[in-house]
Amino acid sequence: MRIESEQTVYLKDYAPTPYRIVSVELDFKILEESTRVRAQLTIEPRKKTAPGTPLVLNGDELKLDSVALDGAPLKQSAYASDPNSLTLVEPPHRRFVLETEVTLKPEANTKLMGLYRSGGTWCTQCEPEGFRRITYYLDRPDILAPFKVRMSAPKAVAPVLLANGNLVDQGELGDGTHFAVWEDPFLKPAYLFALVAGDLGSIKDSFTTMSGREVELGIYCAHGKEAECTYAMDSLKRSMAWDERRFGREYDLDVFNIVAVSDFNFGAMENKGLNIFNDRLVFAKPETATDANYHGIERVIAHEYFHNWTGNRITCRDWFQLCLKEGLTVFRDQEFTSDERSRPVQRIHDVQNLRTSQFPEDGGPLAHPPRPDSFREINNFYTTTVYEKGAEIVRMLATLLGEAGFRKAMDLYFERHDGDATTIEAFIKVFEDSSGRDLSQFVTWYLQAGTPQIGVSDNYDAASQTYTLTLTQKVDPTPGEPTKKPLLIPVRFGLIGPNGSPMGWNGVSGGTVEGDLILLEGDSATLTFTGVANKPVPSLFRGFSAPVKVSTNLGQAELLFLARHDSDPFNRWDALQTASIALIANAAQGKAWSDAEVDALRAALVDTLDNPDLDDAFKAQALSIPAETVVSRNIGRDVDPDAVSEARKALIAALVSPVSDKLAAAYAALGTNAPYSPDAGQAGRRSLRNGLLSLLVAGSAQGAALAAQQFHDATNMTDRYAAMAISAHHWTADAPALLGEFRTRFAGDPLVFDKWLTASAQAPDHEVIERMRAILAAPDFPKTNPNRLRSLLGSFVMSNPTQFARVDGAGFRFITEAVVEIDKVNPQVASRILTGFRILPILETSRREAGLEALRALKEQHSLSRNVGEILDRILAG
Ligand code: B3K
Ligand code: ZN
Repeated sequence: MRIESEQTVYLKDYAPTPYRIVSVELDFKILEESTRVRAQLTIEPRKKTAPGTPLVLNGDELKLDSVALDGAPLKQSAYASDPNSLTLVEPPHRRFVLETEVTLKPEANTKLMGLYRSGGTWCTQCEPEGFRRITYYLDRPDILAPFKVRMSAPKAVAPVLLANGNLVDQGELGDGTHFAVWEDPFLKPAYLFALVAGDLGSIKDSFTTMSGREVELGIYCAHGKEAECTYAMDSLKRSMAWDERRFGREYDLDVFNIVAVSDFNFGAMENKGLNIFNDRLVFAKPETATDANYHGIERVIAHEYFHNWTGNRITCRDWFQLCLKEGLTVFRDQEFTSDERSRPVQRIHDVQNLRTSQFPEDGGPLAHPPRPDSFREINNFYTTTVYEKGAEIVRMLATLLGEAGFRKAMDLYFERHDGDATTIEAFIKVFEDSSGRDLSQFVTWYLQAGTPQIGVSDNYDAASQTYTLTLTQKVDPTPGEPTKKPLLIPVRFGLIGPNGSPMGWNGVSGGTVEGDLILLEGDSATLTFTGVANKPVPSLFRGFSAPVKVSTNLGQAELLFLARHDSDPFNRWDALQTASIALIANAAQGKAWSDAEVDALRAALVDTLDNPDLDDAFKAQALSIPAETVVSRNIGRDVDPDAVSEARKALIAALVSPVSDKLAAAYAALGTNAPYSPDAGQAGRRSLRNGLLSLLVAGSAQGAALAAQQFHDATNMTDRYAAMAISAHHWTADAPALLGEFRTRFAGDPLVFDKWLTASAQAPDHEVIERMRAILAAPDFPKTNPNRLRSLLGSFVMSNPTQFARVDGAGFRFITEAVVEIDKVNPQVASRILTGFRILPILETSRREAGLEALRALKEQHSLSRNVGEILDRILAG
């Protein structure tokens, strides 16, 4: 096998560049067949740079047409160039202007990094290292400069010309082409550069900032899609207002534009003043978008907007610091959604996501610290650990400091670091300085991989009215980290008395307790509470106060007691999940449940459904039975996915059958004729109704027919898609017909096609792989579009555990074969799909061996990108 350059980059090698870029002027001449880029970089040596130090600029697949220094062409001996670099052997020891010209072929750029074309529109993606595919540059985030961009293009194909900052000039050039000049006064790293040229429709709006400045807002999209951008615009305005209210952050340019494109490697990109979005996170109308799509649009619009302060105004010194901007910005978008919708429901949603994607990453061969210290391919580190665990770490800071303390620290962060490219250490220092706390142990959360496992034991002594609670922590070794340090773990808690109300105490010793927080600092702590009148049930990690796994000491009765009485909604939900997981996991390992256990769980679920004080969205989450992948993770080793799937199905059937009429009645009662609105109330109602449908399909004879009926009667995509996906997931007799009808009904809508691909890939029957092969082989399947590939293959690896991990290895081989093909076109998409193999270590031997065999064949037989090579090696080594 040949793997593209295997060089590893280390954080410890960080050093500033010997030269800095003072300012940037770019001139893009866009023509149908190619784009010529002329760059004028004003450069100067740093104070400490010795005369004669070479200047090395990054490139990637570039071809230099010309190079000049201060207006005069450079002699051949003065520089060296190849597609990956341009070196000035001995630049002047003073400020100078370097001028280069390159010619790009955006049409042929299938990696979708740098300048490429999507649906005829020229657009860019530069984070993390795409700018070097546009021009030779010091392409790293600690190089900050003001940019002025001139662009010209044929007006007929590109009437819209956009770049970062403010429009300062535009006009006609007389030959059918026109030009625009954009200037961004804010210093920025090259990864935030963006340019768009195309024939696009738009919607416009405006926002008045808290200091009274008027900002013009625009969302650009394919013609005909304008009406589908209104929810995104509404989300943007709410995000702008929220960031002023919650963080005192005001927008800083006169315009803020968003462009929706259909070929995009991930969700969206926060380029200064010109966000570029995957169109699936912009377009929404009730007939084609689900409630989950609306929720996703709101979240990602907010996320990218919030980056303007956490990411753009304050950026990362190097890519090891990625979670400085990503973890913090995810925390901010989670808070936004919590304020806009329901806080407990959002918290449950975020924790579910953490448990289904981050915990598996952190407990497997791809585990890495939120602030890694080495990488081969930085694109492989845009992970759920950097994003979601990064957000959990910020959330713990907020928990430790309290709301006012956190806001004070964030104010100091903005004040102290505005305009900087900075580090995690500097971020933590701000929190220390602002609160007076010593956070030297806390910082380990950023530096160490792995999910802490918490052990709990307790004892109540009635005679002395004393309650003792012992908490332990342990992190298993992860790749490259054989030993672990104890973390500072904030445990939000309460004690609940026998009648369900909070239980007080009059003294506590043996550990650090601040209000309702226990701070677990060492490997273990034993807290002794005195004056406890009755034996309490402990409610620990309320609101999921730390990203840990808890091995609870509570039996089913106590869990179901918490599910009914805990004042913390998150822990009510979690108690039900824990109780279900225990039954399924035991059964999958041969330990059958008792009727009494199932009866008790059912009673708790029915009580939840009947409780008038709980909202529908919460009930939907409380009634959802944990996914197979979550149960498998809990089992942790020697997992047989078929056994887990069977046990889960059997549990649902046992829970549902005695109450199926009641559930069906509740399902019917939740139906409504109200016109669709994506608001949280209506969406919650639909999610409860569809949750009941899922239980009925899995566990009753009438379910399949109800799903088919709902599919046909649905007046919105949420209900129609749920009916189809549930049918496909249980592979009901109607499922093939429903999939067929869905495909025909929405033929021609690519984003709805993605839904069909996802539902198709999740069917657990034995023919699913053959059907997917046929889908991929169809001549009109868009093989270069990331959304289509991820919808089919990403859904299969991540959420079809029985077929992906088939004992005959067919699922694994199907994916490795697809990865080889995709890697030739788009390495980022290929390596992301390959990460699904991180499941191997927890599987039973024959499946694990089949998976490893597929990976070894991939390694031996093919020429692979650095992206795929790195993931492959890490999984094989783990
Ligand atoms: N910052 C971008 C992600 C870039 C991913 C590059 N592989 C979007 C975001 O996190 O907001
Ligand atoms: Zn982000």
